[in-house]
Formats: sequence, structure tokens, C-alpha cells
Amino acid sequence: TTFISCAEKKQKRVINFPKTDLTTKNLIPKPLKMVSTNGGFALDKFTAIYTTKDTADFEEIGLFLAEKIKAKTNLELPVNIDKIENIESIIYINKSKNAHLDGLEAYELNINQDSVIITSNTPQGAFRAIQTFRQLIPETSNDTLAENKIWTIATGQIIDKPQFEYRGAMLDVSRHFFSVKDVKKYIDLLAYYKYNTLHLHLSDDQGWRIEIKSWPKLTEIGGQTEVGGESGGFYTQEEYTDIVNYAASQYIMIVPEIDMPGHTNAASLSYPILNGNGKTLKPYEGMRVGFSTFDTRKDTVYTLIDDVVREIAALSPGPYFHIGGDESHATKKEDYIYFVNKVEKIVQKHGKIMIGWDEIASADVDSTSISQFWSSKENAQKAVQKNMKIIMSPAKKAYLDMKYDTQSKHGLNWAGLIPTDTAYIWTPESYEGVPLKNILGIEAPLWSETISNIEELEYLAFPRAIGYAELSWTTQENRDWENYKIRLAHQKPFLNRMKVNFYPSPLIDWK
Ligand code: TNX
Repeated sequence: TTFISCAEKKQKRVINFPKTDLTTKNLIPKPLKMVSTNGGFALDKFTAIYTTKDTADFEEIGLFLAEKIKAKTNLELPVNIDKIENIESIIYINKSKNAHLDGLEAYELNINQDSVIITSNTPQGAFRAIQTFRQLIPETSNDTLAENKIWTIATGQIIDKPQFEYRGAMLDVSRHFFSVKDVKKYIDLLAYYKYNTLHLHLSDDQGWRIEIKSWPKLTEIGGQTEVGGESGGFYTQEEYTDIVNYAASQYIMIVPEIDMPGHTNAASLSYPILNGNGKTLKPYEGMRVGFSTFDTRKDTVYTLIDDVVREIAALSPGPYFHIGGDESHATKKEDYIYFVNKVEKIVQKHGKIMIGWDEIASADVDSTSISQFWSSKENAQKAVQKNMKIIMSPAKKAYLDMKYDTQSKHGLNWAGLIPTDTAYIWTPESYEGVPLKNILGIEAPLWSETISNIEELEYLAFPRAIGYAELSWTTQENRDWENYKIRLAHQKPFLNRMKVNFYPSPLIDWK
């Protein structure tokens, strides 16, 4: 009998991998530390995923990974199964304090010959680790004709965490409206590059895009227009919640923005009592800025804002509410300051931290409020003096709506042309004299005056948004354009698989 059971025992697979080098893989953003052990892990139909089971979120992450592996390789890996007879190797997503790091999004990835161990103390960290792992799976299996296809993954260790806690993209859904489906696709792409924030610019002169139950005309009237005379649109509260939840499932928070006291033509058109510029209101479908304002001395304005912030805050689990505050050229300076001071208190009353474009630093804002730098060095200095945290979005470097070059099919050029290298080669850690300690992170805004569908969105966002992901995650000493350029070139198969209409920058030798 001993004989038989010995013979029955499955032969351990022996796979001879060519020498690998984990440190040369085309990961974006580049991790903090990588060590290569030169072996191979076989991802194949004998691989199973296991996760810590005491918290549901880790199992969810395991299922997410299985879904993405299926999409890329067609392998259907089981998650947390009991039967292990056919299993030769495992991917284990383990909730545990990792030995080398801490921080909300830190993780460790240990790739051995027959196991991949992902360690993080948080689901955020585990989710970011999964993105690294996805990027390590080769596009093709070793032998496409073999019955057992194997995707070889280089062995070694990755120890990683982000430089900045705020790594954002902004989408202007006001100048042109974008559907829930389009926003979800953008979220999928951002998540792959470890973004953790999507800021939605939900109102502007050309349209109000989120249902407010207590002030229904905001969308009934204000939601019907957009740049170029198209029909506009808006998110119902259910649709907005759908976006929030979808983003949350990829550990991305939504930052809602209602832009005021300027950029408010659509709101004032809906409720003319709000208007403060003394002019006759009409729908606006052009591209100018700076002509509209709320009447900052009217009580009704603050009643409306209180309702708007209350309703949106209740739907937004993230800590922030963005009040805009930019380019209020039709608002008197003292009125602007009075307005921002009052609105800050409303935002705080509803339990949120206020964010505003860099102009808000000219009001008496608290150090807990956040300034988003877009153009004014002087405003940035004011924010620093007030001890505020700053989100870096300098238009000259980080505006996704600037043209790449004079040939660009879409985009504006008021802040200059931003080719793919210019977008990457700058130092957010020391930009315009803002000290590193004040920097919360980076955000790449995509204004939508010149784009009206997902293909056009993708054209302006990619590949530049991939570079901002690296600028906000990877420390300065680990960044280098010549090296990044090669890793970027290898993103093409992913972008193609995701059907992303990226701009094939001639600076990149696309693979
Ligand atoms: C400036 S940046 C704006 C937006 C425009 C954008 C176009 C900022 C805070 N305001 O209203 O859409 O330029 O690039």
C-alpha cells in the first residue's frame, strides 16, 4: 500500500524559467524599493488566490484580482476555495502589519517560486499592491500553443508606499457632460496607476450637473446646456452615489466641487435671485470665464449653499468639499472675502474640509482648509503663510486640457503647450517656493471646453495622466525621464486592451 500511495502522489512540477529581473519590469508608478531574486513564479491554471477572511474587503480585493487576471489571461483563478488538490501555487493577500513600512497605502509584495505574498495592514495598501501585480503579468504566456499556458512572473521583493497622500485627477463634467459609464472607465484607468482621488467639477457657467432635491431647478434648468449648444445633462443623486461607490471599490475618493461665487451662470439662471452681476441672465454655451457671480450679500444665497453642501456632503463619504472660488472677476474683492469666509463655515458645519482654488487664500481661511495651486505664486505664498496644505496643479505643468503641441486635435493653450515630457519633467516637491511640508499632493485637472466624449477625454488624459501618477507616488530620486519613457512605451498593450484613445506621442517609442 505504501507503494501505491507513493505512485499516486502527484509529481511536483518542475519548470525551468530563464533568469528574470524584477527590477527592470515596466512598472508605473515606480515602486520605492525592489529586489530581484531572478527566478520565476508560474501564473497558470494551478494557481489559486487566498485572502485574509476576517474582513470582507480583503476577499473583495481577491475577487477583483481574479477578475482582472481573467480579463488579461483568460485564466479563472479560484478565490478562497477549500479544495486544494489541483493547486500548485498561491497568491495570498494577507492583512498584516508589514515588516518594513507603515502608512495607509503601504504594501509589500513578495514573489517566490510557488507563492506570491501581498502584505498590507489596510485594504488600500492591498489594493495598490494588486495594481503592481497586474502590471507584472506579461501580456502573453510563455507558449501560446501549450495546453498549460504559463505567465511567468519575475521573483523578488517590492516594498512600496506613496510619496503623497493625495493623488488626484479632476474631470470637468460641466463644460461638457460625461456619462456615468464614461466616468467609471476613467476611474478604472486611474486606479491602475494608483490614483486615489477623482475630483468632479460639478457646476459652472455652462451647466449644473448634480441633482439637488431641495432646489430642483438647478438641474431642470441649469443642467440642460453645455459648451457648443449641446443638450447637457446631470447626475441624479442615485447616479452620483453609483459613481461614489464604484470609485470606493477601487479605493478612489470622489471630491465634489460646486464652483462659486463666480462660474455660477447656470445656478443663477435656475434661480435668478442668486445673481449678483446685475445683468440679464441667459443660458451660456461659450468658453469665456469670469463674468458671473452670486450676490454675496443675499441670505438666500447662503440658504441655497447650505442645502447644496448638506445634500452633497451626505452622499460623499470623503473628507473634502471643494467650493471652487476661482476667477471671480465679477465679484468685488471684499464681497469675495466675505463669501469665502461664510462658505467655509457652512462646509465645516456639514463635517467637511474645504478645498478651493488658489484664490481662496486671500480670504481669512483656516489652516485646516486646503488650497489648490493652479496659477498664482502669490496666492500659494499666502496659503503657506496661513499654514494651509496645498494641492499642486500648476496649469503650465499639470493641466490635462492643454494641447500637447500645435497639431493637437483638442485642448487649449493659454498656459502653454504641454508635451508628454514637459508634463513629467518638473519637481512638485519644490515648485514656486512651496515647501514640501505644505504639499498634500498633486492633481491633474481636465477642463472640458474642447472635449465632449470619452475618446476626446482619453486623447488629452493619456499618456500624460500616467506621468502625474508617477510624480505623486514616486519619490524624486526614483524618477527619471529616460527610464520612465521606456516604461511608458510598454503601457501600449494595456491601453489598447482597455480601448483607450491615447495620444501616441512621437517622443515615445511605443512597444
Ligand atoms: C481656468 S483653472 C479655469 C477654468 C477653465 C480652465 C481652462 C481654473 C481654476 N479655472 O475655468 O476651464 O482655465 O484651461
